Amino acid sequence: FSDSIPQHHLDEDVEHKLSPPSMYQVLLNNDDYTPMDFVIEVLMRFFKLDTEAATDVMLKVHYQGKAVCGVYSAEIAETKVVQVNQYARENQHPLLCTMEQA
Ligand code: TYC
Repeated sequence: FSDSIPQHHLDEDVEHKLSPPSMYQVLLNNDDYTPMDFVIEVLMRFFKLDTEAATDVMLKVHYQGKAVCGVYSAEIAETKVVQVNQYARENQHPLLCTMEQA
């Protein structure tokens, strides 16, 4: 039975028993061109924020240069970064999403 489960999946079940996974902040960075409404939509769509929380984070980015949108394990953080940057480019906005170890 276990010979049908890839080894890296078996590893996932034990790899954080001794040490918890490293966590990563996912950030949005300010720019002069991306519409505020688009940033709010991104925060609601990809980070599951409600309208009020999304507006607060968007304004923090706008006035302070960047802000944390969420904190995730490496694999989930990497996926958020790729999805947000891809969605921004599809909509022809320069919005930049990055990650930093928390
Ligand atoms: N500075 C942008 C504007 O004035 C708004 C903006 C906010 C852009 C957050 C990017 O991550 C961002 N339209």
